[in-house]
Amino acid sequence: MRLSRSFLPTLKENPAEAQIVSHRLMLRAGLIRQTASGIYAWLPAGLKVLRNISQIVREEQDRVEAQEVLMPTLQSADLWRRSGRYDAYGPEMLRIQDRHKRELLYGPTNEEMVTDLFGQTIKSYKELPQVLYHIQWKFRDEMRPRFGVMRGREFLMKDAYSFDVDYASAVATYRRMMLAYLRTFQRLGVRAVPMRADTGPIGGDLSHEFLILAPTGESGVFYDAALDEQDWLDEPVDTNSPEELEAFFNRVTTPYAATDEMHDAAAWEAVPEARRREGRGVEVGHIFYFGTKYTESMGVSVSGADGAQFFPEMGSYGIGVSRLAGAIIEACHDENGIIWPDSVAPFRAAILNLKSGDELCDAVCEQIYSKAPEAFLYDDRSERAGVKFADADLMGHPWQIVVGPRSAKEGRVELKRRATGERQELSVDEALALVLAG
Ligand code: 5CA
Repeated sequence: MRLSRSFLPTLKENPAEAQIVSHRLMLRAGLIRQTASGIYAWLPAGLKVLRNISQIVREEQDRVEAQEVLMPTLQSADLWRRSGRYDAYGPEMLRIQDRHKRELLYGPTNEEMVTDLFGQTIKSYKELPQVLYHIQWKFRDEMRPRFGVMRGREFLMKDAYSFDVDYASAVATYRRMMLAYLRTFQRLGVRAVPMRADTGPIGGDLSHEFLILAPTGESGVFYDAALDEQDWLDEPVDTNSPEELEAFFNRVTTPYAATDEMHDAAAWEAVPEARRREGRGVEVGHIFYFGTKYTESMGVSVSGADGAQFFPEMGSYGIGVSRLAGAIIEACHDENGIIWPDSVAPFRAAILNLKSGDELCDAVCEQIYSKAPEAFLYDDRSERAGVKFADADLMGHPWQIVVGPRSAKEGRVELKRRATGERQELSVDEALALVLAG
């Protein structure tokens, strides 16, 4: 993308309405704009981030054989009456009437709809397990939307739903999903620690939240540093083996980890002092096992091996995709701006033309840009070098390729790594190889 022609409105000043760093930086870097309270438009660079996050989430869901669908945002109130949640859900639910005075709602979550969809389709135990997911907008009429996309009213969620033949199989599915989550967050360049959680309005008796450490997080967190040391991408777990899944689950859940709501001071004292990590966290994912709560209340059964009907065991698994854009910034920034992890950055590099209009500088920049126009944000504006450097730091591209008249003459550029500030002078080809690698 060429910056001179892009819809990328950066701001020099901190917007007064933004209380936390990610909200400030998302507005300043031109990623989002508010259109109504708790509702945001995603601008081109922000949308790229949202898509990059979604794609990693999708790949890790597919890897554990969850199947992607796309359910609508609008749902019929009758579906929710079947589970009894229409009245129970309260004022967070946005209720809508169509021209025929039929009651609809903008989905805050999809347990009812997916259970109905499952019931229309799956008739026998032989077709289990089934795991369906989608990445879709939700609406919750939060009392106090705040912190930008971190607590919005409309937000993008990945929600998955599982149907199993019995408890043992449902728990294996839950554990498989836990592994998928740890891999997902690691690929997104952040550490999210799973913690035992309350189930709230979703219901059920087994639940974990995944929290990213950030000073502005809404929950207090306490955990054993042993949880920071694992590499989940290389974790050799055979996800078809319930025994291996159990061993993995025990490894993850044995070290102490709890939010303030579930904190147990005595157990905390037992963690060696050097390993105690205490701070605040942002919830980026939440998984639930709730057995037959929805299949039973909605009358969705399938036939078993003995020919008798039974209610499949369910779980649901959410990731806050739009919240993650903010949460990643909370975890990855400095005083100059965002420091995107490579995997989510909207552009791999900015090309900073220090002398736009100079024949040689323009030619070198165009040559680099033409190699991968989608990967670069080419700063071709006739701005001062200082403005270009500041904007590139603010926007947080992993690399900056600096093209100035002196080095351009020798066919060389300066390459800066945003995360470390490290600079090196390289040939154009060497710089391209580094920036476009991986
Ligand atoms: N049905 C279940 C799992 S699919 C469910 O709705 N779980 S949840 O309520 O915990 O939401 C899942 C994730 O969505 C949360 O972990 C959080 O990351 C994100 N989320 C929830 N509310 C908001 C909100 N108001 N703004 C942004 N993200 C949110």
